[in-house]
Amino acid sequence: MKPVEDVLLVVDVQYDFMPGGALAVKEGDEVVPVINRLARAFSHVVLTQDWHPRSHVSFAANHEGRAPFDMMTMPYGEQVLWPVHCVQDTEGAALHRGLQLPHARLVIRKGHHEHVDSYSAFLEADRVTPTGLAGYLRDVGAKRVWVAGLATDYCVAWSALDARRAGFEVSVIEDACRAIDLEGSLDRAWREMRDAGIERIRSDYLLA
Ligand code: VGL
Ligand code: ZN
Repeated sequence: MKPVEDVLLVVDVQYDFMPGGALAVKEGDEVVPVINRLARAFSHVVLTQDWHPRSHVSFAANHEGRAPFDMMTMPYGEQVLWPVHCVQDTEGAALHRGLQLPHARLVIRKGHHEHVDSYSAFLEADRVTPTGLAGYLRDVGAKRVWVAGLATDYCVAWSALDARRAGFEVSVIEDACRAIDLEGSLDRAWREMRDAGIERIRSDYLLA
């Protein structure tokens, strides 16, 4: 069993990211059994939940004449316009019921500000507004963050990079993640994570 200094961060394992969901990630459901196996090895588990108001700026439907997966320039930078997904308190925003994480301590809900997206579990897309997760992890004495969930190239990568910037050791468990992969975003994400000193591992290595 890993000590409390090792935190398993389970990112956005929600129905809208499952096959058939509003923003489906290919094989997104396949992370659930892997995460359940991993979670039994961690005494400390934290989850994130993408949690948008229906009026959210990241939804193509809220911009006339725009289609999902178009790019749009926001005051805080370039933003992918997404299908409407993970609307607060809807079925699509619910955590997958197959997750067996009774010991998870904290759920960080992100993307709740109407005008700012938040892929990262740590900092919103304006890159200045904290979610509070870094403070929590420091408070409880966390040293390494082990990241799993959806999607590898968006919320997992951004969370891993921000965890590193916040001073934690970071490992991404690749077979416990699946990607959206828009125009090379997955290769780019792995490259950025490698350059940031983030470890890329597989669950069998960790559980062996
Ligand atoms: C995500 C796009 C939009 C993710 C969330 O969880 O990776 N991607 N919102
Ligand atoms: Zn989102």
